[in-house]
Amino acid sequence: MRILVLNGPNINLLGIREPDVYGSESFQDLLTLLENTAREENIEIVQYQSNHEGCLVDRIQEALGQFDGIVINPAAYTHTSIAILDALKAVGLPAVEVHISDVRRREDFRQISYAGMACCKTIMGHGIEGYREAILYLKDRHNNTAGR
Ligand code: CA2
Repeated sequence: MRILVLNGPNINLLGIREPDVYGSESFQDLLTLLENTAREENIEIVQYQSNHEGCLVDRIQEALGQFDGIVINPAAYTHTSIAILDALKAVGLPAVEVHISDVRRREDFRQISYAGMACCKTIMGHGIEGYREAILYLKDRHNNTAGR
């Protein structure tokens, strides 16, 4: 099984500020978590982070036929990007939206998630551990739908 993990703008800066909101773990800690999860679960995980909306759209398009599922934290593009929503809908791969913070408890402008409208599950407020939960969810779903 192959899973694409996509991270949007500023996620590469994790750990440098706002530990009260995003925790103290760094982007490198997240990459290590993904590597460990891939090894433990015997799956392939490819991670891509970009600060550019179109680059994220390109990666979603390229995932078709290459990956079995997508884990996406579009970061600020969550709340603005219909292009990411359309790309996720277009490829039709099972996708899980992850947010490190609990966006429900934050500002009004974070209360809409366009990307989430194309996702089968949303995990928020679990820190970087939410990525592992999303991967395990997609693996379970993949195993339960195999051959159908
Ligand atoms: O909670 C999340 O995972 C978010 O997707 C993170 C985004 C934010 O815009 C979303 O509303 C929720 C922000 C990404 C990282 O921002 C940083 C801010 C300060 C220091 C380091 C990273």
